Amino acid sequence: MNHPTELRARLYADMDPANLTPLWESLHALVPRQPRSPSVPALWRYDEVRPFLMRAGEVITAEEAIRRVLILENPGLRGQSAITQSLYAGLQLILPGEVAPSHRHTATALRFVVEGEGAFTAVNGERTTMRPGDFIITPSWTWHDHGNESDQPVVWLDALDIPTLRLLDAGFAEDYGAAQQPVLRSEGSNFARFGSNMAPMAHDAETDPHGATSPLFCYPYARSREALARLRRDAPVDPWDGVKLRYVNPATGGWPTPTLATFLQLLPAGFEGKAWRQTDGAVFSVVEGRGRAVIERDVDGQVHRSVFEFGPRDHFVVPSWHCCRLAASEDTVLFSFSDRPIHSALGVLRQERLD
Ligand code: 1HN
Repeated sequence: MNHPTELRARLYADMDPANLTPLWESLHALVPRQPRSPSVPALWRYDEVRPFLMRAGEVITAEEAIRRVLILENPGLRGQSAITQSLYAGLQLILPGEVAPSHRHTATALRFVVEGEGAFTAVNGERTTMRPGDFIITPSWTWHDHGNESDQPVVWLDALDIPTLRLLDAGFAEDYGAAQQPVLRSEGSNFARFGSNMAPMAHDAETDPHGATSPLFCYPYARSREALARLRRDAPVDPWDGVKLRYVNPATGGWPTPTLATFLQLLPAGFEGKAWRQTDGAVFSVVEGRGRAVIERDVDGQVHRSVFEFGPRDHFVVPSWHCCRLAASEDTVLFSFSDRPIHSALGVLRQERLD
């Protein structure tokens, strides 16, 4: 038979052992008209997650686990330890008296404190006490360990750029060799140096010459929350975002880390937001209040809709190029993070504000 279909099939079969494959059979999937993320919208309700976290606390110690974390795994990406194609997220539990041993890796991490107060994380020889809503950075390749000297369990959201580093094959890691790194500076020193719109002069110059990661490693909730409260009174409320601020690297005005962008927003009670979409898939952590996220995607002319009713400590993910509308029945505060710095650096960030 010399029918083209037969000839092609024979060509494909014959060249397959030579590790050759025809582009024309996969061109449309490789170069989509628009993003068609395999990750899907998902919600993790804290009242469902918390009992599993506490059970994890009964079956393994932080020291044994190294990090006692339940991964928030996207239902469309099961088995990949990913919440979006580029990002990892998990909820970490540390019980009173426990230590999560010191190590470092090339992955950049952020923590967002969800429950409990009085654990600490140590980065670069300085500890910071973790309070609910605090946003904390662990820069790439910095020693970090956590401890809990309080009398309550402490839970925080971890976000790392692990899937991105996996894509790049750029993952390295080392153990410190002792459970905890030595404390070299008193708590608050970092904030004094970088948290007041000022920066040290030559006698105390910063170590990251590239400025890729913020020299400020803890952004306390109290400060950010106060800013939102003030803006809610004094500034226009955006029809899409409510009152939304981005966290900045105070040395550059840019994103706090090279791969992770972070945001805090307030949706006033009664807010009914308009729809938006963006190429950067975003993960939300609900700090205060109650509301609803409606997330839609058009798949071959069919609209898939997810409606998530959320409350404090719930988490949800809005994948790339899904339309999202946020509404709030009470004053609501949302923390979120995404891989926007990567999209910006590559010049492929797209955002749309829809009606
Ligand atoms: C890690 O180092 C931490 O330091 C948390 O708390 C989660 C997930 C994968 C790889 C390293 C931490 C992590 C992690």
